Amino acid sequence: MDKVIDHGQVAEHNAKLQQNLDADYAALGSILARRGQDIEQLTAKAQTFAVALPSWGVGTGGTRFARFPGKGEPRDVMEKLEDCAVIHQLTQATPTVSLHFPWDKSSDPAAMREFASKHGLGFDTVNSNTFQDQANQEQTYKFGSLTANAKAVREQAVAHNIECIELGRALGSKGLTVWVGDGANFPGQHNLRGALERYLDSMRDIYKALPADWLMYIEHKLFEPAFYATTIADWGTSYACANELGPKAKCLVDLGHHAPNTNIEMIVARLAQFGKLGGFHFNDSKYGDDDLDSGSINPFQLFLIFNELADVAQRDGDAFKPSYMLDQSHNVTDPIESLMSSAIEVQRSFVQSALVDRKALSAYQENNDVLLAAQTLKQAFRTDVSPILAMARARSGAAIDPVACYRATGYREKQATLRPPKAGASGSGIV
Ligand code: LRH
Ligand code: MN
Repeated sequence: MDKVIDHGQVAEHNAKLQQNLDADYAALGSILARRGQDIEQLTAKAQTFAVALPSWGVGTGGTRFARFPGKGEPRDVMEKLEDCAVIHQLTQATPTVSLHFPWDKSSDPAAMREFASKHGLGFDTVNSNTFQDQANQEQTYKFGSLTANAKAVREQAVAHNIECIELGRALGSKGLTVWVGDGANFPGQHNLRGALERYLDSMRDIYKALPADWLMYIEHKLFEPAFYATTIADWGTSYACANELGPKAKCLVDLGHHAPNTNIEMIVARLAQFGKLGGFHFNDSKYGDDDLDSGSINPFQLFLIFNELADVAQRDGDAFKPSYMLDQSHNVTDPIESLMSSAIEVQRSFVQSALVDRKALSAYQENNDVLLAAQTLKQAFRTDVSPILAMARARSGAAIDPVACYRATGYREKQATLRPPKAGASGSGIV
């Protein structure tokens, strides 16, 4: 397995931190043992965790106001994969990359696949893009794509999604995420039912092109870029469409795509109950689709989502395999540092959800012992599982403290010299 970072540097970094980690791990182990929980089992569980990286997240993101590129930005998909390889090497929690087309379209998918597998990376769900017009594109998506009034526009959008499936197949991907920004800015701009009927017609054509072992993920979003009515605005519409389309259509929950204070963990429970929970785009937000680092604003919500996933796993067993992906925009931090930290925050909620004594919780719930039921969850959330996450990394050959190790390697500075900005090349893809 090729390593972007010299493995000796990781080993040297870990050697300095191992003794303290062993002490913290032993201390946590005895606390958990008193609760009847085995820290070794939890560490083994932590090592099974995996979340996909968004290829568009390794470049510096921005807003409609501005983007302030960082040093050593990746300038093409191969450099994006190189940065993803660093994140996986130092966390061992991000073995796959979710690509976005046409941003990541490459003339040589075989080279991408070879580079990725040499670095222990695979390709997760691919994302289509009918929310931007590409150069020399026939039809504009200004007034929608899969829902557009004009048949030629819808056909172009369907063809693009089918092309994404072909590109994804060449890379070993098994899923297509379809997010469309289609909607209206003014009441009366379009017929609300007509738009959804056209959406379903288009999606049926894309669904027909799905290989037998593929899934299609419908991603809902309350608003932006449409500011009055978004065609797929909420989980209910997404669920109805996934049901209408068939068993290979599932619903994808992007945490930032809801009105503030929406009970997202309940949406997760609902979609799982009806067998349509396909996956997640993890991030965090305070107001809109802020795409901030996962767990950075509302870590309790992230924990509660994983608590619902643990409940589903207890009911449905291993058959339940939702797709975990990060979808973030890093406007003021080093994207590699943010993605490493975010993967670990999602892993933290995954491990904390395993600390919940579900037997005791059900008993308190059945006996309406509200306070102890709530405290059963809080105890798990308040438990600092950092030693488990760090030990899982150390045992998987990753860095005990990925950000400190990454900074010590000077990787970003090195890339700043190796990757002089290419004219016009936009590292991230979002803006
Ligand atoms: C839309 C979205 C979608 C991606 C895009 C980059 O807001 O969450 O998942 O295609 O961000
Ligand atoms: Mn998303």
